[in-house]
Amino acid sequence: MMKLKGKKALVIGLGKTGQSSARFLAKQGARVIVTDSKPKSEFTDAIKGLADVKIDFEFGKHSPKYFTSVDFIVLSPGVPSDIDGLVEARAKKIPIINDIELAYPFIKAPIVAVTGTNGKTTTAALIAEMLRNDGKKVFLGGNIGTPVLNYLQSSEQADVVVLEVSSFQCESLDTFKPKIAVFTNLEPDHLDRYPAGVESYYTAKSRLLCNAGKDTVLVTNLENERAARLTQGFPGKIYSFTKQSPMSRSPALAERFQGAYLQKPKMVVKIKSEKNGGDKNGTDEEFNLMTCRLAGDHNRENLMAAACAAKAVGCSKESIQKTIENFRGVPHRLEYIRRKDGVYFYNDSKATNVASVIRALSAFTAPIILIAGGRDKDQDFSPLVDLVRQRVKHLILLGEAKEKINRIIGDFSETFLVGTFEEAVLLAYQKSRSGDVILLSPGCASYDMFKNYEERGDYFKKLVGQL
Ligand code: UMA
Repeated sequence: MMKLKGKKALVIGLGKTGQSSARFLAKQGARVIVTDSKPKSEFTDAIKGLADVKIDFEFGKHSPKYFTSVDFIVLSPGVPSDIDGLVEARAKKIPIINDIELAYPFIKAPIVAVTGTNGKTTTAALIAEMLRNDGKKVFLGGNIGTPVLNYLQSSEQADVVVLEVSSFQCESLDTFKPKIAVFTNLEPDHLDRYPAGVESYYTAKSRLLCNAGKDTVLVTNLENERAARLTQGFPGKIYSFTKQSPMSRSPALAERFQGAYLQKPKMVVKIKSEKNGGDKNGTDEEFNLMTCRLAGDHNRENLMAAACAAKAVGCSKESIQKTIENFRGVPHRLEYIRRKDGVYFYNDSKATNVASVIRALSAFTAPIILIAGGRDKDQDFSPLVDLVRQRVKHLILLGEAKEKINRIIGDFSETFLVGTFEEAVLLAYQKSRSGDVILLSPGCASYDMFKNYEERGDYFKKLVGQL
C-alpha cells in the first residue's frame, strides 16, 4: 500500500474524480496540487467544497514544473494520457495512477468491476440491485457517476463494491485486481481518444484483467466476438452468457458451460458448486423474464451478465428474480418517459455511439421517430443504414454532426435538420401518430450543446414533459 502521508501528489483535472482524489489525498496527509486547464471561474463550487482541506490549485494551464516535481500523479479519466507534462513525467518514472488504483489498496470488500462498450451502467446497477435485494450493503460507483474514493470517505462499510470501469479508467490500471470482472461486450468506440485504432481501445479495456489469477471470475459475452476471445487462456473461472442454449452452440461448450443463457421466456443460470455437497455438474436455476420491464435484446444480455456476477458473490435466486421484476432501467439508457396521445417517449441520451443507437432501434417493433446528433467522435454512421430504412419513419438531426449523419443515412428516412432541441421535440411530436415511439438516441457526444449526456437527457425529458 502506497504511504501517502507527506507525499507530494499532483491531481490533474478538477471534475468529480479530481475533487474526490484531492480530498482523499489531503485527508491522508499528502501535499496536494490540483491543476485544471479550465479557468478558475468554472470552479467556484469545487473550490468551496474543498475549503476544509489544504490543497494548492493551478487553473487555466498545466505547468510542466509540477509534473516532474511530485512523487506521483493522479490522472482524471477524461484527461488524455499523452498530454505534454505526462510524457516528461513518464520519462522520469514518476508513477501516474488513477482514482481506482489509489482507492484499491484501501478497499476490504470484494470488488465486482464491470466494463464493456455498452450496457455497463445498466449491468452494474442491476448487480447492485440484486445484491441489495439480497440484504447486502453495496457501494455502487466508478464511471456510473460516483467516484470510488467517495466510498472510502464515507462511514459506509459495504459487503460488496460494484464499480463501472470505463476504458479511460482501465488504461491506468496496474495493481487493481477485482474478484469478478464483467465484460458486457467490446465494440468500436472512443476512436477520437485512441487514434492508433480500435485495437488500442480493446487493449485499454483488457487492463481490467491485468492481474487476473485463479481466484478471479470472468463474466463475459459469448455473442460478442471480442468479448468471447477474453476466455482464451484465462486463468480463473469463466461464467459466460449467451442468447442460445450452450448445447445448440456446441456439445463441447455445453459440457464445460457455466453462466447464463436464454430459453425464452426464461433465463437459465448454471453455476457449478464446489462447496461440500454442491452439485458438481451445476444446478440450473430458471428465471421468469415475462415481467421484466427492460426493453430490448441487449438488456437481456445485461441481465444475464448481472445474474452471473451476482451469483459469483453468492446472491440468492429469489433476489435475482425480484430484481428482474422491479428494475425499471437506468436514467438516460432507453428510459421510458411517458405516453402522450398514444405516442411513447424514450430517453436514450447515453447512446453516444453508433452501436448503442443500433441497440435502441432494435429494441422496438413500432415505427420510430429518431432524434440524433451531437458531437461526432469520428464515427462511421453507415452501420445504421439498414435499421433506419426498416424502422425509422422520421429522422430528426441536430448538433455539430447533423450534416455528416444526414449525408450517410438521411436518404433512408424522411429527414429533418433542426437547430435546437425545442424544435426537435416539437417536430417529432407533430409528425407522430398513435403507436409511434419518439426516441432520443443521439449516437454522438453531448458536449457541443450540453455539459454532459445527463444534462441533455434531462432537458429532453423536461421538453417532453411540457408537451
Ligand atoms: N481537464 C484538464 N486537462 C485536460 C482535459 C481535461 O484539466 O487535458 C479537466 C477538465 O477541464 C475538467 C476535468 O478535467 O475540469 C474533467 O475530468 P473528467 O473528464 O475526468 O471528468 P470527471 O468529472 O472526473 O468524471 C469522470 C468520468 N468522465 C470521463 O471519463 C470523461 C465520468 O464518466 C465518471 O462518472 C466520473 O469520472 C466518476 O468516475 C462520464 C463519462 O462520460 C459519465 N464517461 C465516458 C463514457 O461513459 O463514455 C468514459
